[in-house]
Formats: sequence, structure tokens, C-alpha cells
Amino acid sequence: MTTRRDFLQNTVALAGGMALSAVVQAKESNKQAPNLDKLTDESGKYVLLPLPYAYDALEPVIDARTVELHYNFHHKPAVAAANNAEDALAKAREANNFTLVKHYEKELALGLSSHILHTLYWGNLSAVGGNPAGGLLKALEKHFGSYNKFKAHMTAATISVEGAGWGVLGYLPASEKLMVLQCENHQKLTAWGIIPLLVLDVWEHAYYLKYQNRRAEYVNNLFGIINWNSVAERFDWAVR
Ligand code: MN3
Repeated sequence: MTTRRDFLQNTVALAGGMALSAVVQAKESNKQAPNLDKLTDESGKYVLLPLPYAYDALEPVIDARTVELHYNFHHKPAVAAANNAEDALAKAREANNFTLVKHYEKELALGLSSHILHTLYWGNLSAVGGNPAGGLLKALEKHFGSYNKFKAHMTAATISVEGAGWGVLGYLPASEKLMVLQCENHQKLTAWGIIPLLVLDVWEHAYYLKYQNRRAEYVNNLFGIINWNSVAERFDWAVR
């Protein structure tokens, strides 16, 4: 089977006398990261995509009411906050008045990071579940020793996030490494340049109706509904 990467490599290999624009065009069509391909509309405003499934699609691991509240009253307001912050910063530049710049920079980092992570989170989950395979599995084995070691690391890191935050599996092109990170809130404790592949939300709003204080049980159950195809798609894109 010809993969997209093979196709691009072949395209480049054949490109000896080929117009550069054609190569650029091939790369352009590959520019958007899968599962994060519509953060904004044509005007550049951040937009909330429809959930990729019904509210009850993740039952019984995540109950329908939690998904409904999470999407409408946590993810959606973050989109508005990111737009509002960018608008306010544009006005500040226009007026050359930066009195509130610190406030809106914080709002932008928080709101936009929330939008990015929640968009990934919905795509990272699916009632179908399954296990990682192929190149992604090989990379997990290479970087973490085995899939089980990765799972133990990711689970422990996610459960022990201090307060509200996320467990993150990411790929850093600059080091060609897969990494587990512990993110606080939506924007703290990252490594610049990392491409998030799998993100697990451990803000209380993500689990409290069903699990109350039992974050560990929620995180362990999450591993049964991970859409590994979505993780693999992003991994393939990140290492391309
Ligand atoms: Mn959340």
C-alpha cells in the first residue's frame, strides 16, 4: 500500500525537473493536522466543531450528561474566550493602549489551549476502543520500553496532575521523541514544539458526575475508549 509519506517522497524524487510549485502544493494539502483540522473558520475566528458522536456515545465510561455539559459549558466558552482575547488585543494595538495586555495574553493562552486540547480529546475517544498498532505501537515500544510501560507511565502521570489539567502523549520533532507530559490547567508545563497526540482531560468537570473523587478509576476506564486510529493518524502526520 502506498502511504501518504511514500507518495510525497516519490513526488519529491520525481520532481527533478518538476515545477517547485507542484511540490509545495502537495505539501500544502498535507498542512493541516488530522483531528485538529478546523480550529478556525474562513474569517480566522475560532469555531466549535460539532461533536464527532452523540452525547451518549462514550457510555458507560463517560455518561451522556457529562459529555453534554463538558462540550457546551466548558469547551464552547473557551472558544469564545479565545476569540474575545484576540479581539481585545487587536483593539489594544489599534488604540496603542496595553493596560490590559497581561490579562488578555493569559486569557488567550488559557482559552486557545483549552480549545485545542478539547478538540483533540473528543477525537481521541471512541466507544470502539482497541489497541495501538503499526508504526505508533513500534514507537511506543521504542520510547517507553513497551506498550504496558507507556500505559503505566501515562496513567500515573495523568492521575497525579496537580489540580485541574491533562495527561499528554506528544511527539517533539526537534528531538524525534515521544514524551508523556503533565499539563496543568490547559497551558502550563509543556515543552515548546511538542505535537500532542493523545490528551486525557482530568479536570473534575470531565468525570465528577459519575466518578466523584475517583479520578484513577476514570483514567483507567478511559483506556478502554481511546480511538487509537486518531492517535496513529496524528503520529504519522507528526513524523512525516
Ligand atoms: Mn475539559
